[in-house]
Amino acid sequence: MANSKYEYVKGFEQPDALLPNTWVVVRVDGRGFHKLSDHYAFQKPNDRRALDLMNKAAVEVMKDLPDLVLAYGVSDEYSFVFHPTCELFERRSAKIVTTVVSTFTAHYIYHWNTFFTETPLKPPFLPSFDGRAVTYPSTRNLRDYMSWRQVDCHINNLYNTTFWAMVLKGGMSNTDAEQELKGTVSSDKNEILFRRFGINYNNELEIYKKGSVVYRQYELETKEGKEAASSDLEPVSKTQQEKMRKLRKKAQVVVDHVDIIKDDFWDRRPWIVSNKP
Ligand code: DGT
Ligand code: MG
Ligand code: MG
Ligand code: MG
Ligand code: MG
Repeated sequence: MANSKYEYVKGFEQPDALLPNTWVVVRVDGRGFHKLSDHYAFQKPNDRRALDLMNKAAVEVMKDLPDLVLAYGVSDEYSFVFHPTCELFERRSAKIVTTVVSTFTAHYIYHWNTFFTETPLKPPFLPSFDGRAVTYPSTRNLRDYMSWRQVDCHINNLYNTTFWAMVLKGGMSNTDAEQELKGTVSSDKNEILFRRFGINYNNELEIYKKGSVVYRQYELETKEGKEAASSDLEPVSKTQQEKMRKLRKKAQVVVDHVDIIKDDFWDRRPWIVSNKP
C-alpha cells in the first residue's frame, strides 16, 4: 500500500521483543476467581470440574501453539513455556501473551458446558484471564520457576484441605479455623487432618497435591523423529525445523500429575529441554 501522511504514527509503537535465547514463560491467571468460584459454587477446597476444564483449555492451547514445550497448572493459573529457540511473532511480548491468554480463554469458555453441565455461564460472571511473560536465561532458572509453582501448589493445597476439613467437617467458623492454623507447619496440618478427620494427606488425589503438567509425548517415535533428535546441527536447517514442527504437531499432548521438582521427570523426557523430538 502507498505511504500516506498518516503512516508516521507507526513510529509510536514501542519494540517489546523478549530477550533472545531465553526461556519464555507466559502465566495466565483467572481474574477475580474468588468471586467467580463462589458464584458457580465450585467445590471446596478443590473442584475437579474446574481443574479438568483448566487442563482441557491448556491442552488445546498446546495444540494451537506447537512452539510450546510444556505447561503447568494449579488453581486458576497456568504457566506456558516456550523454548529459548522459539521465534514466534519475532518474540514480541504483547503478541505472544495476548495470543496465549485469548486462546486459553476461548477454549475455557467453549468447554465450560462440558464440565459444568448444571451451571451455564451467564454475565456478568464471565471468566477472563490476565497474562504476563517472563524470560529465564538458564534451564536451572526455568526449573526453579516450575518448582516454585509446584511448591506453591503443595503448600496451598495442604492449607486449603485442612482449613476446609475444619470448617465443613469440623463445623468450625472460618475465623476460628484460620486462627488455629496461624503459625502451623506442614506436620501440624497433617496431624489435624489425620487425628480429627481420619484423612491421610498422602492419599489425596495427585491432581490436587501436585497440580497438572502438560507436555508432548513422543512414545511412537518414528525413524524420522529419531533422525531429527540425533541431529546436533547448529543452527537447525529450515527443513529440519519444519520436520520438527510437524512432529510436534502430531505428538499426543498429555496431562500428568507428577513431581517436576526432582530430576526424574526431566531426565525421562529429554526433548522438553532439547526441543528435539
Ligand atoms: P486475581 O487473580 O487477583 O484477579 O484474584 P483471584 O480472586 O482470582 O485470586 P487468586 O488468583 O489469587 O486465587 C484463586 C482463587 O480461585 C481462590 O480464591 C480460590 C479460587 N479457586 C481456584 N480453584 C478453585 C477450586 O477448585 N475450588 C474453589 N472452591 N475455589 C477455587
Ligand atoms: Mg492474581
Ligand atoms: Mg486469579
Ligand atoms: Mg491464582
Ligand atoms: Mg491482524
